Amino acid sequence: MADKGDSCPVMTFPLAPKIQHELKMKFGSFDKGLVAVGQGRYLLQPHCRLYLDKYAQFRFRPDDVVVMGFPRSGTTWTQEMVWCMTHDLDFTTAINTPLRERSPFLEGDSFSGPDLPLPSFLVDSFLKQHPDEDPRTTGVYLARAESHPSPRIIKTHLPFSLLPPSILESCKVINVARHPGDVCVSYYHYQRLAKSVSFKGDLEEFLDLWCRDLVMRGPYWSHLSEAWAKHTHPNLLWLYYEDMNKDPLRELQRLDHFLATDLTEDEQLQVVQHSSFANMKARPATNYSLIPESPALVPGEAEFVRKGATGDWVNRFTPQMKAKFQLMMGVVLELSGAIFNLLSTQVFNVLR
Ligand code: PPS
Repeated sequence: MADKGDSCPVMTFPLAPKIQHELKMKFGSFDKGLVAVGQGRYLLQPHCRLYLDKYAQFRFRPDDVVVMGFPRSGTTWTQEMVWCMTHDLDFTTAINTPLRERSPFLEGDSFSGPDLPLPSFLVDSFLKQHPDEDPRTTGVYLARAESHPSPRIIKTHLPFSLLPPSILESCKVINVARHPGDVCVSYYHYQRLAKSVSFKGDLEEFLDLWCRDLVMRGPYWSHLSEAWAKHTHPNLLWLYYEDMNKDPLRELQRLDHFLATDLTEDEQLQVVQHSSFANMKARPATNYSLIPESPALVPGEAEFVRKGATGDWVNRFTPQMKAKFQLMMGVVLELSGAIFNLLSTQVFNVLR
């Protein structure tokens, strides 16, 4: 039966007790399980109910740029490029200030574990502005996103159906898509790394959950298809991680055109250089090492900016895993019809 939560107009649905039990066993930080949210039945942690209505009613400004995509599709990379392009190529600030402080993460409150400490830079500024409110209940990430100075570069992994229906009429949106095989491998590593998740299994177990649509924020295809349904909207720019990896200057030029930032070719090259994989991996402002408490990271796991490879999933899956993945993805592709036929000719043709 659906559950409306506390004054939340977005419907949430409980998972079957057997599934809930399985998730609690496999994820060290899901002791309260997960809930399915909205028509797309996206899986989130139950405390998301505190914030879902606020996401759906978030007031975007005309000069906002929203960077969205399924987790691990290249959103951080895109944020860094867009932030520099819209902030007068202020590389000094970009190098010295963590990206999370420069570019708000809309639904960070839902993602950070309910029992883990909130980032102090967010709590401190929240309490200055809202001394009588509870940071957890109001949402420190949300408050930060609301009060952040323009132009805001807002990151979200929420699908369109959980955002305001008028978002594309309010501001510019960039959606980054990536091959599901690489997303799955990257997400597996990240779900082991983030303490708010603490996945305890191996890649094969993770793939099994992925194929059963039991990974947090999944299903991948629903998320992607919601965005694809809007890809011709003039305020939506569609980027592929694979294209960015292959020819970053060309993709940056598409961004430049979309954002009307009017950079010279020399300036474009500076942004490409600044946001290269090696530089973002090495720099504390983008590799998360400056914010150890958010998300709290499990020592010994792969780094946040990890490998940056395209097509590497084929090297990580055994033949059995690959067959299972392709079968599942193939079925979804067939069921989803023309949308994914188009997508598959772009970058996903390896699934065919
Ligand atoms: S997150 O955590 O959901 O916000 O992840 P997201 O930023 O969307 O995606 C993370 C993957 O992007 C890779 N990455 C990059 N690749 C190329 N160039 C640059 N500059 C770059 N920055 C981040 C990151 O390493 C993750 O992919 P994997 O495959 O795990 O390396």
